Amino acid sequence: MHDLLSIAEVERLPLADGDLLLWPQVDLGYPSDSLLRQLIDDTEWRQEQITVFGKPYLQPRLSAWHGDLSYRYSGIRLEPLAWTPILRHIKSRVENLTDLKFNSVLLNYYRDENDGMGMHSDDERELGQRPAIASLSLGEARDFVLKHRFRKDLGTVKLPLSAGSLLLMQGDTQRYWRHGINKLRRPCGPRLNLTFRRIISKNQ
Ligand SMILES: O=C(O)CCC(=O)C(=O)O
Ligand SMILES: [Mn+2]
Repeated sequence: MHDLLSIAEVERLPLADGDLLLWPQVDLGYPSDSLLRQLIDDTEWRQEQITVFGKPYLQPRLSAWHGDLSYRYSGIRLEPLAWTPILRHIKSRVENLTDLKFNSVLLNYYRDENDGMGMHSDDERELGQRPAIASLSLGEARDFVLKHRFRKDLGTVKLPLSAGSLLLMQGDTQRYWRHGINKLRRPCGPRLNLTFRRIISKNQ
């Protein structure tokens, strides 16, 4: 593996019991606002109904799952859509930057301030023990909120993820931390987040 940290455009963020690398601004080969528009317009968005403690509810965002294998979480099973040329292009850029390989991507579309994502860890069995997840943001900046699962003394970490930023979560991050995107009280334009993942077992 090449020495990522010798490349000035990435920084390791201090986080106890976890490992976060942030590229504040990556070059995707297209302006990030045209990628945002193209992905919003061309994606087969769905609003998934999930089950939490036995109760069904609609997720407050739209999503799409592309890749080679299906994926299950919170009681739903996502059958993958095929890779599109633009997603393949972004995937290979992200793979070059991180020096990792991914076989799927979850796209999340936060239409406005009323959309968000509850606190969770990406700790499904299919992702393996210490998953590396690369998260690319486009559109409006939103705070990525992290809370330690056991150590309340560590307090809440907030990372504003702006258009063109790439966050790599790896090591013990999913084991010890939850993360999410809060809804906002002030008006806010659309944001897209693409999380590239590597599914390592089918677990059907
Ligand atoms: O929108 C984000 O930045 C987070 C997305 C996320 O945590 C997920 O897809 O699991
Ligand atoms: Mn997540």
